[in-house]
Amino acid sequence: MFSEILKAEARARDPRSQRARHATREMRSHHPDLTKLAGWKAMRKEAELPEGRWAEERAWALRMGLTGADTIEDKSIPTFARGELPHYAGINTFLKAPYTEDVLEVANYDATVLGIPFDGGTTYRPGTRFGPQGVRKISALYTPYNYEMGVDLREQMTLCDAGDVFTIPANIEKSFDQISRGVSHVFSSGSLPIMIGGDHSIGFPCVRGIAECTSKKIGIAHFDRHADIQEKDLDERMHTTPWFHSTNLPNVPAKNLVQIGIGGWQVPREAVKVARERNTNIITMGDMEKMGLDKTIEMALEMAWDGVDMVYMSFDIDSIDCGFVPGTGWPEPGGFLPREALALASGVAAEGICGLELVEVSPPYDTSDITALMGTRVIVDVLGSMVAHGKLGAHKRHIDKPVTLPHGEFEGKRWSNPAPHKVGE
Ligand SMILES: [Mn+2]
Repeated sequence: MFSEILKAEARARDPRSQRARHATREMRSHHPDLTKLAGWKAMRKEAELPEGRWAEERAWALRMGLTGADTIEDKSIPTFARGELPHYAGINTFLKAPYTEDVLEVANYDATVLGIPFDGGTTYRPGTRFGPQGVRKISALYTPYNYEMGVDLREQMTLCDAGDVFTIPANIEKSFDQISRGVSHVFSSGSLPIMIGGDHSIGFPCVRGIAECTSKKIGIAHFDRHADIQEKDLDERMHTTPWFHSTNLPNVPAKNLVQIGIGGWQVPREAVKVARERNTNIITMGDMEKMGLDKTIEMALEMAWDGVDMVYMSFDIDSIDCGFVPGTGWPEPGGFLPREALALASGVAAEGICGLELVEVSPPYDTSDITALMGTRVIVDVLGSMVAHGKLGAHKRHIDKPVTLPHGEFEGKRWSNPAPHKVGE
């Protein structure tokens, strides 16, 4: 037995048998249809993407953060971390995009992220008031480039983070008014509003904020396990009610509300009655499984866009199976796989949207930031899809009733010393 092992080892050391094995390996790795794979195409597509903005960001980082120590060989590394790198450092905005402290500046960007830290509409687990910060924190993990889509958001669009809307914790209606006002400001500026909730009650004031800036009609593509279309819950307009009130708006027809992923044991009969009365469109998880992703996207687009000018996207993170998104307000098993959800959201966004809300991420219930990470993915995939299909900015032509909000009186900078420190004087 031992001699057999010795013989086998000797055979393995023989250069002739090594050559033979090497030849076999090469033949196997040479896939005849390699050039038909998306991986091969994406590898080549990257070479077509510009890199100017990345060079600009590194130069900007040296200007803002000072040049790095002499011992550092990479001369693009500053002393103080600025911009994308390193991913674990810095003050996080969404995707480390510029923070537009002066919200008038959102007009300079194709899209604006705004946080809506509100969980006053929650009927079970709270915590979504921390959603915007949770999503921003883990978004620092990402680069702006997506391999399969062949897009680089930093090179192909402009993005800013306007910070959060000032919500009023104990008052739903006042918070709604603040939210609509904030969203209408961003939408009126021409920048695409991307809202990070917050619980799903924000759906109504977000849609209202957009709807008031246009005389055109708006459809809604809504991803969720829950129908969220009853009039009231616990005597208030909670996170179970946004589509009842949204589809009461004169330019938001109920027939253009498409609800994808609805099902399970958390859909109140009250909501189903309203959906039936208003003739909304519900595609269940089972429908999606039977039809497949492409057909589901096609059907959703057909119904949401029928006779309207633009489509708003509402993505409830709980539409994904709760095994993947533990940090949410009403977890429900049997939801989308992450890759199904991402494919559906990108597929619907490929025709263009007039706004996106990503809701129900609740960091206090999250594990390893995975729910917040999934939320980040939905947002960047939607933006990537719009960029890839040339749809970013398509909503602008429909802004025919822009709002103008007055700003306060103040000159100068906050927390600044009118007589700055001068060394040696
Ligand atoms: Mn839900």
